[in-house]
Amino acid sequence: MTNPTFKPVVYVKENCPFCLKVRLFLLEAGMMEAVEIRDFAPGSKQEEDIRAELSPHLAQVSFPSAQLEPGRYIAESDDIIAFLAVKSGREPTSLPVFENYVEGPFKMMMNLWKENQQLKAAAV
Ligand SMILES: N[C@@H](CCC(=O)N[C@@H](CS)C(=O)NCC(=O)O)C(=O)O
Repeated sequence: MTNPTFKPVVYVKENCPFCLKVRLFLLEAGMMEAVEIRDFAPGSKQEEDIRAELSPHLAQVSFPSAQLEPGRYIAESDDIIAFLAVKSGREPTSLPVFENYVEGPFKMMMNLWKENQQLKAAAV
């Protein structure tokens, strides 16, 4: 059964490109008040607490993660955005700042990361 008073909790790591994608969606879709954001700096006590909370619920802890409903945790930025998009009634591709980030700097970063992995593998 769903709990109408429960706000989804979004767990984000500072300066993480996947987390920024979720943050941009929340901001541009006007969803900041509809969720609780728990963010942390790498190496902080908050990180330790958040990892301890998430690890019993996720096969592999990664960020962003979210608790969509009480006890229902997920950890994939696109799945989190898809859930929030339904809740907000906003189509992510209709949000220009979000879309510019995903298709621009985010895509470029992912491509550079893949290229770097291939170059490293070829250099061994
Ligand atoms: N496919 C995942 C990738 C997320 C990801 O790799 N996040 C990094 C942070 S930028 C992470 O969680 N690394 C492992 C860790 O911090 O434990 C998504 O889109 O959510």
